[in-house]
Amino acid sequence: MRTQVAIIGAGPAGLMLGRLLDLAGIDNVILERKSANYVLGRIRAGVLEQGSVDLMTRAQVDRRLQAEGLVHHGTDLSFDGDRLRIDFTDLVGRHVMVYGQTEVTRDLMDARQGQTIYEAEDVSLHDLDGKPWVNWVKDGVTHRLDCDYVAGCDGYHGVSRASVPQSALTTFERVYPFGWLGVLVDKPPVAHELIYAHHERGFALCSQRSMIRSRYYVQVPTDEKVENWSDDRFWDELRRRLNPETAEALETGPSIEKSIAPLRSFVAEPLRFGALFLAGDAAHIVPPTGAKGLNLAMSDVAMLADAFIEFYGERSSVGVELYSARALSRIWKAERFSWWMTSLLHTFPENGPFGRRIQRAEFDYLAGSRVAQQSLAENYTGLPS
Ligand code: RFL
Ligand code: PHB
Repeated sequence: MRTQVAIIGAGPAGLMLGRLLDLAGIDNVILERKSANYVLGRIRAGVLEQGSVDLMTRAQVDRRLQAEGLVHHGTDLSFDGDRLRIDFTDLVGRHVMVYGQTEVTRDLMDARQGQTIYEAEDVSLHDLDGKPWVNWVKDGVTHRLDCDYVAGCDGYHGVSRASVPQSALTTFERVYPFGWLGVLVDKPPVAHELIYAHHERGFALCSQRSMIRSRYYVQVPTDEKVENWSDDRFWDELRRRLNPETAEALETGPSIEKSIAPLRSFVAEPLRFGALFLAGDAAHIVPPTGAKGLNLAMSDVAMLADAFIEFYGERSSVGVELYSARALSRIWKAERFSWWMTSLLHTFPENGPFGRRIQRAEFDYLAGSRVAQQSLAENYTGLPS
Protein backbone atom coordinates (compact mmCIF):
# COMPACT_ATOMS: atom_id res chain seq x y z
CA MET A 1 0.00 0.00 0.00
CA ARG A 2 1.07 3.59 -0.55
CA THR A 3 -0.21 6.96 0.66
CA GLN A 4 1.05 10.52 0.95
CA VAL A 5 0.62 10.97 4.71
CA ALA A 6 0.41 8.07 7.19
CA ILE A 7 -1.36 9.26 10.35
CA ILE A 8 -0.80 7.31 13.56
CA GLY A 9 -3.73 7.61 15.99
CA ALA A 10 -7.44 8.40 15.55
CA GLY A 11 -7.86 10.78 18.47
CA PRO A 12 -8.96 14.35 17.75
CA ALA A 13 -5.50 15.28 16.38
CA GLY A 14 -5.28 12.39 13.89
CA LEU A 15 -8.92 12.63 12.79
CA MET A 16 -8.79 16.41 12.31
CA LEU A 17 -5.54 16.19 10.34
CA GLY A 18 -7.04 13.44 8.18
CA ARG A 19 -10.13 15.54 7.54
CA LEU A 20 -8.15 18.66 6.54
CA LEU A 21 -5.98 16.58 4.21
CA ASP A 22 -9.03 14.84 2.68
CA LEU A 23 -10.59 18.24 1.92
CA ALA A 24 -7.33 19.34 0.26
CA GLY A 25 -7.15 16.18 -1.86
CA ILE A 26 -4.08 14.80 -0.05
CA ASP A 27 -4.17 11.03 0.30
CA ASN A 28 -3.87 9.78 3.89
CA VAL A 29 -4.42 6.63 5.94
CA ILE A 30 -5.06 6.59 9.69
CA LEU A 31 -3.80 3.68 11.78
CA GLU A 32 -5.46 3.35 15.21
CA ARG A 33 -4.60 0.75 17.83
CA LYS A 34 -8.05 0.64 19.44
CA SER A 35 -11.56 0.11 18.05
CA ALA A 36 -13.73 3.09 17.04
CA ASN A 37 -16.08 2.38 19.95
CA TYR A 38 -13.23 2.34 22.43
CA VAL A 39 -12.00 5.72 21.14
CA LEU A 40 -15.52 7.14 21.48
CA GLY A 41 -15.87 5.77 25.01
CA ARG A 42 -13.00 7.86 26.42
CA ILE A 43 -14.28 10.82 28.43
CA ARG A 44 -11.89 13.75 28.24
CA ALA A 45 -11.93 17.47 27.59
CA GLY A 46 -14.95 19.73 27.23
CA VAL A 47 -13.98 23.33 26.42
CA LEU A 48 -13.25 24.58 22.88
CA GLU A 49 -11.48 27.85 22.13
CA GLN A 50 -12.81 29.96 19.26
CA GLY A 51 -9.85 28.79 17.14
CA SER A 52 -10.92 25.16 17.59
CA VAL A 53 -14.53 26.04 16.72
CA ASP A 54 -13.27 27.84 13.60
CA LEU A 55 -11.25 24.76 12.66
CA MET A 56 -14.36 22.56 13.00
CA THR A 57 -16.08 25.01 10.63
CA ARG A 58 -13.17 24.89 8.15
CA ALA A 59 -13.35 21.08 8.34
CA GLN A 60 -17.12 21.27 7.62
CA VAL A 61 -17.96 19.30 10.73
CA ASP A 62 -19.53 22.04 12.86
CA ARG A 63 -23.24 21.43 12.25
CA ARG A 64 -23.89 19.67 15.58
CA LEU A 65 -21.38 21.89 17.41
CA GLN A 66 -23.24 25.05 16.30
CA ALA A 67 -26.60 23.51 17.27
CA GLU A 68 -25.67 21.83 20.55
CA GLY A 69 -22.48 23.57 21.81
CA LEU A 70 -22.96 25.91 24.75
CA VAL A 71 -21.44 29.37 24.45
CA HIS A 72 -19.75 30.43 27.70
CA HIS A 73 -19.04 34.14 28.10
CA GLY A 74 -17.15 33.70 31.35
CA THR A 75 -16.09 31.40 34.13
CA ASP A 76 -16.10 31.47 37.93
CA LEU A 77 -13.10 31.15 40.19
CA SER A 78 -13.60 30.46 43.86
CA PHE A 79 -10.94 30.70 46.57
CA ASP A 80 -11.85 29.40 50.02
CA GLY A 81 -15.47 30.22 49.18
CA ASP A 82 -14.85 33.75 47.79
CA ARG A 83 -16.05 33.99 44.20
CA LEU A 84 -14.75 35.91 41.24
CA ARG A 85 -16.38 35.90 37.82
CA ILE A 86 -14.05 36.30 34.85
CA ASP A 87 -16.15 37.88 32.09
CA PHE A 88 -14.36 36.84 28.88
CA THR A 89 -16.62 38.81 26.58
CA ASP A 90 -16.27 42.04 28.53
CA LEU A 91 -12.53 41.60 29.12
CA VAL A 92 -11.28 40.44 25.72
CA GLY A 93 -14.32 40.28 23.43
CA ARG A 94 -14.10 36.50 23.03
CA HIS A 95 -15.81 33.42 24.47
CA VAL A 96 -15.40 29.63 24.59
CA MET A 97 -17.74 26.80 23.64
CA VAL A 98 -18.58 23.79 25.80
CA TYR A 99 -18.74 20.73 23.54
CA GLY A 100 -17.24 17.41 24.59
CA GLN A 101 -14.16 15.84 23.02
CA THR A 102 -16.26 12.70 22.51
CA GLU A 103 -18.62 14.70 20.27
CA VAL A 104 -15.73 16.31 18.35
CA THR A 105 -14.34 12.82 17.75
CA ARG A 106 -17.72 11.46 16.66
CA ASP A 107 -18.27 14.34 14.19
CA LEU A 108 -14.83 13.80 12.67
CA MET A 109 -15.32 10.02 12.46
CA ASP A 110 -18.70 10.48 10.74
CA ALA A 111 -17.17 12.81 8.14
CA ARG A 112 -14.10 10.65 7.46
CA GLN A 113 -13.60 9.87 3.75
CA GLY A 114 -10.07 8.43 3.74
CA GLN A 115 -9.22 4.99 5.06
CA THR A 116 -8.99 4.38 8.82
CA ILE A 117 -7.65 1.07 10.02
CA TYR A 118 -8.84 0.41 13.56
CA GLU A 119 -7.37 -2.29 15.80
CA ALA A 120 -4.01 -1.95 14.03
CA GLU A 121 -1.62 -3.68 16.43
CA ASP A 122 2.15 -3.32 16.81
CA VAL A 123 2.46 -0.23 14.60
CA SER A 124 6.13 0.44 13.85
CA LEU A 125 7.79 3.28 11.91
CA HIS A 126 10.75 2.70 9.56
CA ASP A 127 13.32 4.63 7.57
CA LEU A 128 12.15 8.03 8.84
CA ASP A 129 15.37 9.54 7.52
CA GLY A 130 14.92 8.09 4.04
CA LYS A 131 11.85 6.61 2.35
CA PRO A 132 9.48 6.12 5.28
CA TRP A 133 7.14 3.19 5.72
CA VAL A 134 4.90 1.87 8.44
CA ASN A 135 4.13 -1.69 9.54
CA TRP A 136 1.19 -3.01 11.55
CA VAL A 137 -0.52 -6.27 12.33
CA LYS A 138 -4.23 -6.81 11.81
CA ASP A 139 -5.95 -10.15 12.44
CA GLY A 140 -2.54 -11.79 12.65
CA VAL A 141 -1.39 -10.48 9.25
CA THR A 142 1.47 -7.96 8.91
CA HIS A 143 0.84 -5.02 6.55
CA ARG A 144 3.09 -2.33 5.07
CA LEU A 145 2.27 1.25 4.10
CA ASP A 146 4.80 3.38 2.20
CA CYS A 147 4.39 7.15 2.50
CA ASP A 148 6.02 10.56 2.10
CA TYR A 149 5.35 11.69 5.66
CA VAL A 150 4.27 10.22 8.99
CA ALA A 151 2.12 12.28 11.38
CA GLY A 152 2.53 11.03 14.96
CA CYS A 153 -0.87 11.78 16.52
CA ASP A 154 -0.87 8.78 18.85
CA GLY A 155 -0.94 10.47 22.23
CA TYR A 156 1.47 10.45 25.14
CA HIS A 157 1.95 6.66 25.22
CA GLY A 158 2.14 6.21 21.43
CA VAL A 159 4.84 4.67 19.28
CA SER A 160 5.72 7.82 17.28
CA ARG A 161 7.69 9.81 19.85
CA ALA A 162 9.26 6.54 21.05
CA SER A 163 10.55 5.95 17.49
CA VAL A 164 12.77 9.06 17.58
CA PRO A 165 16.33 8.28 18.74
CA GLN A 166 16.77 9.66 22.26
CA SER A 167 19.73 11.77 21.16
CA ALA A 168 17.51 13.63 18.67
CA LEU A 169 14.85 14.64 21.22
CA THR A 170 14.91 16.88 24.30
CA THR A 171 12.07 16.48 26.77
CA PHE A 172 10.86 18.83 29.50
CA GLU A 173 8.62 17.54 32.25
CA ARG A 174 6.91 18.43 35.52
CA VAL A 175 4.87 15.77 37.26
CA TYR A 176 2.43 17.14 39.85
CA PRO A 177 1.91 15.26 43.12
CA PHE A 178 -1.83 14.83 42.47
CA GLY A 179 -4.44 13.84 39.91
CA TRP A 180 -8.08 14.64 39.13
CA LEU A 181 -10.84 12.25 40.05
CA GLY A 182 -13.63 12.91 37.53
CA VAL A 183 -17.29 11.93 37.56
CA LEU A 184 -19.79 12.20 34.71
CA VAL A 185 -23.46 12.38 35.71
CA ASP A 186 -26.78 12.83 33.93
CA LYS A 187 -27.93 15.83 35.96
CA PRO A 188 -28.12 19.52 34.99
CA PRO A 189 -24.95 21.50 35.76
CA VAL A 190 -24.84 23.26 39.13
CA ALA A 191 -24.19 26.62 37.42
CA HIS A 192 -24.44 28.09 33.92
CA GLU A 193 -20.67 28.50 33.78
CA LEU A 194 -17.70 26.45 34.97
CA ILE A 195 -16.51 26.89 38.56
CA TYR A 196 -12.80 26.41 39.34
CA ALA A 197 -12.50 26.17 43.12
CA HIS A 198 -9.46 26.34 45.39
CA HIS A 199 -10.05 24.91 48.86
CA GLU A 200 -7.66 23.85 51.60
CA ARG A 201 -8.86 20.26 51.07
CA GLY A 202 -7.86 20.55 47.40
CA PHE A 203 -9.04 21.81 44.03
CA ALA A 204 -12.51 21.11 42.61
CA LEU A 205 -14.06 21.84 39.21
CA CYS A 206 -17.72 21.99 38.23
CA SER A 207 -17.97 21.48 34.48
CA GLN A 208 -20.61 20.29 32.06
CA ARG A 209 -21.24 18.59 28.74
CA SER A 210 -24.80 19.79 28.06
CA MET A 211 -27.84 21.20 29.88
CA ILE A 212 -28.49 17.73 31.27
CA ARG A 213 -25.03 16.20 31.65
CA SER A 214 -22.38 17.42 34.11
CA ARG A 215 -18.73 16.69 34.74
CA TYR A 216 -17.16 17.24 38.17
CA TYR A 217 -13.59 16.81 39.40
CA VAL A 218 -11.77 16.81 42.74
CA GLN A 219 -8.00 16.87 43.29
CA VAL A 220 -6.73 13.61 44.81
CA PRO A 221 -3.23 12.34 45.66
CA THR A 222 -1.39 10.65 42.79
CA ASP A 223 -1.59 7.18 44.35
CA GLU A 224 -5.36 7.35 44.99
CA LYS A 225 -7.45 4.44 43.67
CA VAL A 226 -10.79 5.03 41.97
CA GLU A 227 -12.20 1.92 43.77
CA ASN A 228 -11.89 3.86 47.04
CA TRP A 229 -14.38 6.44 45.83
CA SER A 230 -18.05 5.52 46.09
CA ASP A 231 -20.40 8.04 44.47
CA ASP A 232 -21.46 9.22 47.95
CA ARG A 233 -17.88 9.85 49.00
CA PHE A 234 -17.24 11.82 45.82
CA TRP A 235 -20.32 14.04 46.21
CA ASP A 236 -19.55 14.69 49.90
CA GLU A 237 -15.98 15.70 49.11
CA LEU A 238 -17.04 17.92 46.20
CA ARG A 239 -19.64 19.72 48.36
CA ARG A 240 -17.06 20.41 51.07
CA ARG A 241 -14.82 22.18 48.53
CA LEU A 242 -17.55 24.43 47.07
CA ASN A 243 -19.08 27.48 48.66
CA PRO A 244 -22.28 26.74 50.63
CA GLU A 245 -24.78 28.05 48.03
CA THR A 246 -23.17 26.03 45.24
CA ALA A 247 -22.95 22.92 47.44
CA GLU A 248 -26.65 23.35 48.26
CA ALA A 249 -27.61 23.67 44.58
CA LEU A 250 -25.61 20.62 43.44
CA GLU A 251 -27.76 17.90 41.88
CA THR A 252 -26.17 14.48 42.36
CA GLY A 253 -26.93 11.07 40.90
CA PRO A 254 -25.30 7.78 39.95
CA SER A 255 -22.01 8.31 38.11
CA ILE A 256 -21.89 7.12 34.50
CA GLU A 257 -18.08 7.39 34.37
CA LYS A 258 -15.49 7.76 37.10
CA SER A 259 -11.74 7.88 36.53
CA ILE A 260 -8.51 9.42 37.80
CA ALA A 261 -6.19 11.35 35.45
CA PRO A 262 -2.65 12.17 36.61
CA LEU A 263 -1.47 15.77 36.12
CA ARG A 264 1.66 16.41 34.12
CA SER A 265 3.36 19.13 32.06
CA PHE A 266 5.50 17.74 29.25
CA VAL A 267 7.04 18.98 26.00
CA ALA A 268 9.24 17.14 23.48
CA GLU A 269 11.46 19.17 21.13
CA PRO A 270 11.74 19.36 18.19
CA LEU A 271 8.45 18.16 16.71
CA ARG A 272 10.09 16.90 13.53
CA PHE A 273 12.45 14.02 12.97
CA GLY A 274 13.07 13.46 9.26
CA ALA A 275 9.71 12.50 7.75
CA LEU A 276 7.99 12.21 11.17
CA PHE A 277 5.98 15.09 12.66
CA LEU A 278 4.60 14.96 16.21
CA ALA A 279 1.29 16.64 17.04
CA GLY A 280 -1.13 16.75 20.01
CA ASP A 281 -0.49 14.69 23.14
CA ALA A 282 2.27 12.77 21.32
CA ALA A 283 4.30 15.99 21.51
CA HIS A 284 3.12 17.62 24.74
CA ILE A 285 0.92 17.25 27.79
CA VAL A 286 -0.66 20.04 29.84
CA PRO A 287 -2.44 19.67 33.16
CA PRO A 288 -6.18 20.02 32.38
CA THR A 289 -6.65 23.13 34.59
CA GLY A 290 -6.39 25.55 31.66
CA ALA A 291 -8.56 23.38 29.34
CA LYS A 292 -5.80 23.48 26.73
CA GLY A 293 -5.00 19.83 25.80
CA LEU A 294 -7.60 19.36 23.09
CA ASN A 295 -7.22 22.93 21.85
CA LEU A 296 -3.46 22.55 21.44
CA ALA A 297 -3.97 19.31 19.53
CA MET A 298 -6.27 21.23 17.18
CA SER A 299 -3.87 24.13 16.63
CA ASP A 300 -0.94 21.76 16.03
CA VAL A 301 -2.74 19.86 13.29
CA ALA A 302 -4.07 23.05 11.68
CA MET A 303 -0.44 24.18 11.27
CA LEU A 304 0.67 20.74 10.11
CA ALA A 305 -2.15 20.43 7.57
CA ASP A 306 -1.26 23.86 6.14
CA ALA A 307 2.39 22.78 5.88
CA PHE A 308 1.43 19.64 3.92
CA ILE A 309 -1.03 21.59 1.73
CA GLU A 310 1.76 24.07 0.90
CA PHE A 311 4.14 21.21 0.16
CA TYR A 312 1.84 19.28 -2.18
CA GLY A 313 0.16 22.35 -3.71
CA GLU A 314 3.13 24.65 -4.22
CA ARG A 315 6.04 22.22 -3.85
CA SER A 316 7.32 24.54 -1.09
CA SER A 317 8.75 22.96 2.03
CA VAL A 318 8.83 26.24 4.01
CA GLY A 319 5.79 25.32 6.14
CA VAL A 320 7.13 21.82 6.73
CA GLU A 321 10.49 23.27 7.82
CA LEU A 322 8.86 25.84 10.11
CA TYR A 323 6.20 23.58 11.67
CA SER A 324 8.19 22.62 14.77
CA ALA A 325 9.23 26.15 15.73
CA ARG A 326 5.80 27.65 14.98
CA ALA A 327 3.91 25.02 16.93
CA LEU A 328 6.32 25.07 19.89
CA SER A 329 5.95 28.82 20.29
CA ARG A 330 2.22 28.39 20.86
CA ILE A 331 2.64 25.19 22.88
CA TRP A 332 4.98 26.79 25.44
CA LYS A 333 2.56 29.66 26.05
CA ALA A 334 -0.23 27.15 26.74
CA GLU A 335 2.17 25.18 28.96
CA ARG A 336 2.86 28.35 30.94
CA PHE A 337 -0.82 29.20 31.35
CA SER A 338 -1.80 25.64 32.35
CA TRP A 339 1.02 25.51 34.88
CA TRP A 340 -0.03 28.89 36.29
CA MET A 341 -3.72 27.94 36.64
CA THR A 342 -2.65 24.66 38.26
CA SER A 343 -0.31 26.48 40.68
CA LEU A 344 -2.99 28.98 41.70
CA LEU A 345 -5.83 26.56 42.27
CA HIS A 346 -4.43 23.31 43.71
CA THR A 347 -3.08 22.54 47.16
CA PHE A 348 0.57 21.51 47.03
CA PRO A 349 1.73 19.35 49.93
CA GLU A 350 5.14 21.05 49.87
CA ASN A 351 3.78 24.62 49.75
CA GLY A 352 3.34 25.28 53.45
CA PRO A 353 1.73 28.40 54.95
CA PHE A 354 3.88 30.81 52.91
CA GLY A 355 2.84 29.18 49.64
CA ARG A 356 -0.86 29.36 50.59
CA ARG A 357 -0.56 33.07 51.41
CA ILE A 358 1.04 33.62 48.00
CA GLN A 359 -1.84 31.77 46.32
CA ARG A 360 -4.32 33.92 48.25
CA ALA A 361 -2.43 37.07 47.22
CA GLU A 362 -2.54 35.93 43.60
CA PHE A 363 -6.32 35.47 43.83
CA ASP A 364 -6.79 38.86 45.54
CA TYR A 365 -4.63 40.51 42.89
CA LEU A 366 -6.76 38.95 40.16
CA ALA A 367 -9.94 40.04 41.91
CA GLY A 368 -8.70 43.65 42.07
CA SER A 369 -7.01 44.01 38.70
CA ARG A 370 -8.79 44.20 35.37
CA VAL A 371 -5.43 43.85 33.64
CA ALA A 372 -4.73 40.56 35.45
CA GLN A 373 -8.23 39.34 34.56
CA GLN A 374 -7.67 40.30 30.94
CA SER A 375 -4.50 38.22 30.88
CA LEU A 376 -6.38 35.21 32.25
CA ALA A 377 -9.25 35.71 29.80
CA GLU A 378 -6.89 36.19 26.85
CA ASN A 379 -5.10 32.92 27.60
CA TYR A 380 -8.19 30.90 28.53
CA THR A 381 -10.11 31.84 25.40
CA GLY A 382 -7.01 31.08 23.30
CA LEU A 383 -3.97 32.96 22.05
CA PRO A 384 -3.68 33.45 18.29
CA SER A 385 -1.58 30.90 16.38
P1 RFL B 1 -5.36 11.14 22.05
O1 RFL B 1 -6.75 11.61 22.25
O2 RFL B 1 -4.68 10.46 23.19
O3 RFL B 1 -5.38 10.17 20.79
C1 RFL B 1 -4.27 9.37 20.45
C2 RFL B 1 -4.79 8.14 19.71
O4 RFL B 1 -3.67 7.35 19.33
C3 RFL B 1 -3.96 5.98 19.60
N1 RFL B 1 -2.70 5.26 19.76
C4 RFL B 1 -2.14 4.48 18.82
N2 RFL B 1 -2.55 4.16 17.58
C5 RFL B 1 -1.77 3.32 16.86
N3 RFL B 1 -0.60 2.79 17.33
C6 RFL B 1 -0.15 3.10 18.57
N4 RFL B 1 0.98 2.59 19.04
C7 RFL B 1 -0.95 3.97 19.37
N5 RFL B 1 -0.82 4.48 20.62
C8 RFL B 1 -1.87 5.27 20.84
C9 RFL B 1 -4.81 6.03 20.86
O5 RFL B 1 -5.60 4.85 21.00
C10 RFL B 1 -5.65 7.27 20.59
O6 RFL B 1 -6.87 6.96 19.93
O7 RFL B 1 -4.40 12.33 21.60
P2 RFL B 1 -4.71 13.64 20.68
O8 RFL B 1 -5.47 13.25 19.45
O9 RFL B 1 -3.42 14.32 20.58
O10 RFL B 1 -5.73 14.51 21.52
C11 RFL B 1 -5.32 15.15 22.70
C12 RFL B 1 -6.45 15.15 23.71
O11 RFL B 1 -7.05 13.88 23.79
C13 RFL B 1 -5.92 15.55 25.09
O12 RFL B 1 -5.02 16.65 25.01
C14 RFL B 1 -6.97 15.95 26.10
O13 RFL B 1 -8.05 15.11 26.16
C15 RFL B 1 -6.25 16.01 27.47
N6 RFL B 1 -7.14 15.74 28.54
C16 RFL B 1 -7.92 16.74 28.93
N7 RFL B 1 -7.77 17.97 28.36
C17 RFL B 1 -8.54 18.98 28.74
O14 RFL B 1 -8.40 20.07 28.21
N8 RFL B 1 -9.52 18.76 29.69
C18 RFL B 1 -9.72 17.53 30.29
O15 RFL B 1 -10.59 17.35 31.09
C19 RFL B 1 -8.90 16.47 29.92
N9 RFL B 1 -9.05 15.25 30.49
C20 RFL B 1 -7.22 14.47 29.14
C21 RFL B 1 -8.21 14.24 30.11
C22 RFL B 1 -6.34 13.43 28.80
C23 RFL B 1 -6.39 12.18 29.42
N10 RFL B 1 -5.37 11.19 29.07
C24 RFL B 1 -4.58 11.36 27.87
C25 RFL B 1 -4.92 10.17 29.90
C26 RFL B 1 -8.32 12.98 30.70
C27 RFL B 1 -7.43 11.95 30.36
C28 RFL B 1 -7.62 10.60 31.04
C1 PHB C 1 -14.10 19.16 31.41
O1 PHB C 1 -15.27 19.51 31.24
O2 PHB C 1 -13.78 17.96 31.38
C2 PHB C 1 -13.08 20.18 31.70
C3 PHB C 1 -13.39 21.52 31.58
C4 PHB C 1 -12.43 22.47 31.87
C5 PHB C 1 -11.17 22.08 32.26
C6 PHB C 1 -10.85 20.74 32.36
C7 PHB C 1 -11.81 19.78 32.08
O3 PHB C 1 -10.25 23.02 32.56
